[in-house]
This record gives sequence, structure tokens and C-alpha cells, in this order.
Amino acid sequence: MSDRRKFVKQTLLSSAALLSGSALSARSTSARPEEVTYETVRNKPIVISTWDFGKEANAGAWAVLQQDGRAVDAVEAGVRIPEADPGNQSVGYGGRPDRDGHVTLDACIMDDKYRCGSVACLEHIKHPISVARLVMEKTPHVMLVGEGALQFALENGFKKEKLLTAKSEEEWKEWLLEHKYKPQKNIENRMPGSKHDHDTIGMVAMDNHGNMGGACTTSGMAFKLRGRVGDSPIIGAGLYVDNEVGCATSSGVGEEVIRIVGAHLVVELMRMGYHPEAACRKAVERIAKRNPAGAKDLQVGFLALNKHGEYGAYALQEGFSYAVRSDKEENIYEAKHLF
Ligand code: SD4
Repeated sequence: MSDRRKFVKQTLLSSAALLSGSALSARSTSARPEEVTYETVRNKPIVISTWDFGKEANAGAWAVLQQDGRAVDAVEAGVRIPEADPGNQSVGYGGRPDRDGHVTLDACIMDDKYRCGSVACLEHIKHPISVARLVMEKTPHVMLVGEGALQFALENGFKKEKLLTAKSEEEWKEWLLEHKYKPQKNIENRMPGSKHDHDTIGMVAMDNHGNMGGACTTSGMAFKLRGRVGDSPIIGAGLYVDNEVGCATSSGVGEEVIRIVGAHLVVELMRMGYHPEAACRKAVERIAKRNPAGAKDLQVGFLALNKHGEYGAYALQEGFSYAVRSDKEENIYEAKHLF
């Protein structure tokens, strides 16, 4: 079967699933637009991002997209919103620290021409995504880390700030008492009041001109080892954009995502003809196959958008939500899950 025919088949299968009500459940009242075939979907501009708070972030991106702005500008503007929000304890300002009490941030950005920039283990800077953007635009490199990333940020006019808030400091001190400095890989899921929640923001968009862009930003796993870097700033793992095919991003336990080079895998599956949701499911299944027992206790979710404005997500566990904004809708959806 040709790739294109396979794609249409996947899409029709998803449509059937949608009709039977099993594909997605919208949390808001408006319905998801009807799925149509690969050839006919023209859903642009559009922005999608991880978790419920993606809705506010999408609004920031939407303001850019509506003004005929570029997808890469939209995603940068969008993810800056949770980066500045102290209430989001997994991104930017207010992020939970590592086990030594340092807030260290990871972020990356990618445009429609395979240009990308990334920072990892960056301290004291509230908007790592904008530093990543500058790495992309002002340097011959893709990734800067630690002290060097901070030096680069300061040289380019970013302000040094204290990112550790009282709430995150308090949680860290409680954690130290209980866990005696032993890092755990899925700690966010065990925070009081959380089920399977992580809070990293991954955002992908397509602008009015049909060009794509993506951004991903996080403070990483809570109380991690000093120097630990997750999937979020790694091009191909936490984010990938191929303007010919589509884009994908992830949230959850980064080590699992890095092992399968998750976002790139999802994009390549879309290239082979898989619908975004089916591509995300395949990636999740690969994680589960490697470590079936361990995966039951972890959360990883993927989110993807193809060149024709179709989107989808899939997660290991229940609870992975994502927000969509286009001319047709402003919704939050619950992703289907494996376990
Ligand atoms: C990481 N993927 O650093 C990130 C964590 C995450 O919400 O998604 N947290 O592994």
C-alpha cells in the first residue's frame, strides 16, 4: 500500500474511532472538528500544546498567528507565558529545584527550516526559550549548557533573577526530609494533589503560510541530580519540526523519551503515513515494550501536528491533556492512553 493511501486509511480509521466516541473526549463544550482526509484538511493557523495550562499559552501564540505572524514567533511568545508563571512548578520561574536547591532550566525551539536552538541546565534566567532562540539565531551552534548558556544570556541582555519561589523551596525541603537526597524519576506524579501530572510545556504550531514551528521548555524532573538534563531541550527527543511533514513534542519522564528519540520518531511515523494520534501511540508503545513493568508506573505523553492541520496525542497513563487553538476551536482534550 502506498504511503499516501496508508495515511488516508489511518485517517479514516481515526474518523471511525471518533464517530464511535472513543478517540478523544473534549473537556469543553465545543466539538472537535470532523476529521477529513490528508488531501483536504486545511486547518491553519493552528497551535497545540501540552496540558490544561496550554490554553493560556496558546492564547499568547494565537495573538501572533492571527496577525499573520510566523509559527516560530508564535510558539516562543506562547511558552513564555508559563515560563513567567510562578504557579507552574515545572517551567521557568517557580520551577522545582534539583536536589541541591538550584532551579535549572531546559528549553529548545525549532523553525520551519530545520534551524534550532537549545539551552540546558540554565540557571537564573526566567525565559530560557528566548535564550534558545538567540542560540539559534546568533550562534553557529545548536545547544549551550550550564555556565556557558548563562554567560551567553547575560551577554545578550537577559537579567539574572532568583527563580526559586517560597513554595518550591518548601516542597524541596520537605522532599529532602522524606527522601534523604535520593532522586526519583517520576516525582511530579507523587506530589500532593497530583495524579499523573507533569507540567512541561511543549507547543507546536502552523502559521497562515503553512509553515511550522515548535518550542519546549521545562525545569525538568523535580529534585533531580545536579546537572541532569531531560528530553525537553534535546532536538529530536522533546521536540522536532519537519516543515514537510509535521511536528511533535513530549512531556513526562524525559529519560524514556530520549531512549527512543521520541519526537523525531513521531514525525518519521507521520512521514510514513500515520495520523498524528497513531504516530504518538506507536511511540508510546515502544516505550512500554522496552520496559513493560516499569512503564506502568511512569507518565510520558506525545503530541503531534501534521502539515495538513490534523493533530493527535497519546500517553502511557490517563491524565495527559492538551490544548488546541485554531479558527475552528479552542479546546482542551484528554489524550487516549495505553494503561
Ligand atoms: C523532563 N520531560 O525533564 C521533562 C519533564 C516533564 O513535566 O515533562 N515534566 O524529563
